[in-house]
Parts: sequence; structure tokens; C-alpha cells
Amino acid sequence: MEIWYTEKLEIEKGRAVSYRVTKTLESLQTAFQKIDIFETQAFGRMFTLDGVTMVTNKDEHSYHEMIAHVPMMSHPNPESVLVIGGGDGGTVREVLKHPSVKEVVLCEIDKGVVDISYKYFPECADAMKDKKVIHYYDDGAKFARENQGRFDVILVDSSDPVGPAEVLFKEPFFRDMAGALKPTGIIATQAESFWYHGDVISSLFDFIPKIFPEYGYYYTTIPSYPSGIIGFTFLSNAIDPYKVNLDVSRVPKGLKYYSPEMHKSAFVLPEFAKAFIKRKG
Ligand code: SPD
Repeated sequence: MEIWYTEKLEIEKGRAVSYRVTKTLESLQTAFQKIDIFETQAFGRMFTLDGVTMVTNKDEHSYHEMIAHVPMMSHPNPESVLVIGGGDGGTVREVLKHPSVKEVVLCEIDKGVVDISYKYFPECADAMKDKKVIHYYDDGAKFARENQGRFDVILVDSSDPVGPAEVLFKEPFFRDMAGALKPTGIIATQAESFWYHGDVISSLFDFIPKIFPEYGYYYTTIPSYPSGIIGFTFLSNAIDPYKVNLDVSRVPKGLKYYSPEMHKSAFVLPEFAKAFIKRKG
């Protein structure tokens, strides 16, 4: 009998994407969420949380390179980086490709995500063993609140705004993160798809201009996420994402998706999507 996995979150909205599963490697329930690891015919190994795709072997690089290198390349000298969520290690792996980095604090609420990633996704997770990486198993909002003025870059590699990640899409959390930045710091947060989640993006940009003088929205393509794209907020007190001069000599070698050209073009949005983001005049 054939087994197909269908991503759960979108079904109630009348849309879904399915993958043929060749083997279920592990399923478990942590204190926070259900984890499934599948082997799939088309995307290789796949990691899902509460029935929503997080990582696949085929396309994880397009997400992890873009959430990390766009803010990292926009900052003149990123030394101290906070990753909230991201317990699979893919974002930490990309951050560590920048030699300026002295510490990466990983604040993941669910240790179960980290443990299972070491087992099934070593190409992402082994980066978390680097001696520059400090692990906290804690609520990211609380951690940001308690670590004001500490970070050059904060990356919120969260799941979707339901369950444990809901708070990571709310105004108080963004205010706490703004306080956790150094003066020239930059934040990037997972901010859904302009095809499917215009309501979520609009609700973020209702409060973002009240907190950050500089902000923008960019996106990457990723076939295993609903609608095939996912976007990110770019937030700063000092750095305008649309006027960054990239030092191409700092681009890490061997990347598969990010390039300076891709960086610039990622901020170019279709006309209908511009309506979700309040740009400065
Ligand atoms: N719709 C799914 C969004 C998931 C984004 N985060 C994935 C974690 C990868 N490190």
C-alpha cells in the first residue's frame, strides 16, 4: 500500500501538497509537538512538526542560506548572533560560514527537535556541535527579553504562527527583540508566503513600522513549503535593507542558492504583495 504525507495546516483552507513516503523513520510526541521523520521519493529525508514540513534534503539550503546570509551580509561585522527556533541546525550552519562570528546562541524551546536532528539530519545539525555555539532550551521571547543589547544579528527560524510559535509573530516579542539588538543590529524572521498568508504578513507590518525605523520583506523559493515560497522580515534600527552595499569578498564559498544578485532581487515583490508591506515613502 502506498503511503502519502499531506501537510496538515493548509487543508482547512482547501489546499494541500502531498509526498509519497517510502519509509517512516521515526514518529514521536515531545512536550511541545509531534515530530515525524520520513524518507520520501521526491524530496529525500523530510522533517515535520505537527504535520507541517520543516526541512527536506532537497531544498533546505534555499531557506537556510537566505534566512542567514541576507542579514549577515547586510551587517558590516556580525560577531554575536542569536538564533531563535532553528533546532535542526541548518541556520546555525550558515551563520558559522562567516568568519567574523564569535558566538552563536541557539534558543530552541524543544530539545527533542535538536536531538532528532543530530540523528537524521547531520548535514544540518552537526554545526550545532561547534564550540562557538551556546545552547539554551528556553522560550525565545523570554530569552530576548532577558538579553537586552547583546546581539548583532537575530534570526527567528520558527514554525508557523500556531502552537508554540504563535507568540513569535506578536508585537511584544518584536519589541523585546529590538531591545536585544546592538545599535547597528539586524533581525530576520520567518514571515510566511505572500501567496497564502497575506493576512499574517499584513498583521506583522501593522506594528513593525512603530518599532523599527528600517525594515523590509524578502523571500526565497522552496518547493516543499506551501505555495513554493517563503518570506522573511528584515528589521533594523540603523541599516536600510534596500540601500546595503554588499562586500562580495565576504560571500561564503560553495553556497547553492544565495548570491549578491539573489540578495538584491529577493526584495523585489510582485505588485499585489507590496500591499501587505507598509514601505516608507
Ligand atoms: N511553513 C513552514 C515554515 C517553517 C519554517 N522553519 C523551518 C525550520 C527550518 N530550519
